[in-house]
Amino acid sequence: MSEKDNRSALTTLVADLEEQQALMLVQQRLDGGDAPLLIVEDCQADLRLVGERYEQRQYFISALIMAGEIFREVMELVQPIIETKLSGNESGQILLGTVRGDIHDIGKNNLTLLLRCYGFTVHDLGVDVPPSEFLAQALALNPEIIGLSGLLTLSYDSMRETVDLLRQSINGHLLSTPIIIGGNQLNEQVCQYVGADYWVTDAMNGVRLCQRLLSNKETS
Ligand code: B12
Repeated sequence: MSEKDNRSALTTLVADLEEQQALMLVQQRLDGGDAPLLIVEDCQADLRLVGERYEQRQYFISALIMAGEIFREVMELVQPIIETKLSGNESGQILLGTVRGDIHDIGKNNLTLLLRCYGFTVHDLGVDVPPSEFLAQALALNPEIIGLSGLLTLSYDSMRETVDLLRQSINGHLLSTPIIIGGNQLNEQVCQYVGADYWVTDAMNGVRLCQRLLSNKETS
């Protein structure tokens, strides 16, 4: 099978929730030397398709759960290879979590993996994190960057509340840590509504942004 066929075959298999065949193809592609990040990218496209089918009522919630599970299993196969291939020596600390009311964590976990591969220290607060917890951890850890993840439209209000709280003056001091929001439905308008400094829709751009922010800090 050509590389293009392999990529579209994986998209079809995951979107059709063919767990075993999808995992076999991932293993085959890894054995054939395919770039693990390309495989992750293909699976992300698949999850988007699953989401569309759910929206069109072709799929129910069980399909979202199944798709999430397949993606987790794919990550188990590719993660060790990504970890050996990437290495970096950044020293920045990033505080990260999925905002209150939202339990989607596949994207956040991907970002955590990549950031760690590039040498960042990530404090992952998990999912459904209330604004007060972000603030408490930001004050305790003093990270260089704060990342808020959220996939639901409802999450924009949680993000906004979190940013508002983080930006409140504490004992006369303002927390000026850059805040990045991430999730595949975000755009500039949402970022302005939320009051965050940056928005990102994929993990690799998130890593590049963190690298840029830290290098600016060093030179300023
Ligand atoms: C899998 C899935 C689930 C799983 C999640 C499992 C898990 N452990 O995460 C389960 C079954 C739990 C689930 C539940 C629900 N889901 Co859901 N889900 C999905 C689905 C299919 C895939 C999401 C995903 O993992 N994508 C792959 C990852 C890799 O992409 P990502 O999350 O965007 O992350 C990337 C970037 O955005 C970025 N990133 C992410 N976070 C951050 C943070 C920072 C700081 C940075 C820099 C970057 C970054 O990096 C990642 C890698 O590149 C999407 C469809 C879609 N189009 O997204 C629907 C989707 C998000 N879900 C949806 C809905 C409606 C729900 C439910 C409300 C369904 C229900 N009726 O109960 C519940 C909500 C539960 C809750 N309170 O959170 C809707 C949201 C619609 C909306 N606009 O609000 C979607 C869009 C489906 C749809 N089209 O209708 N879901």
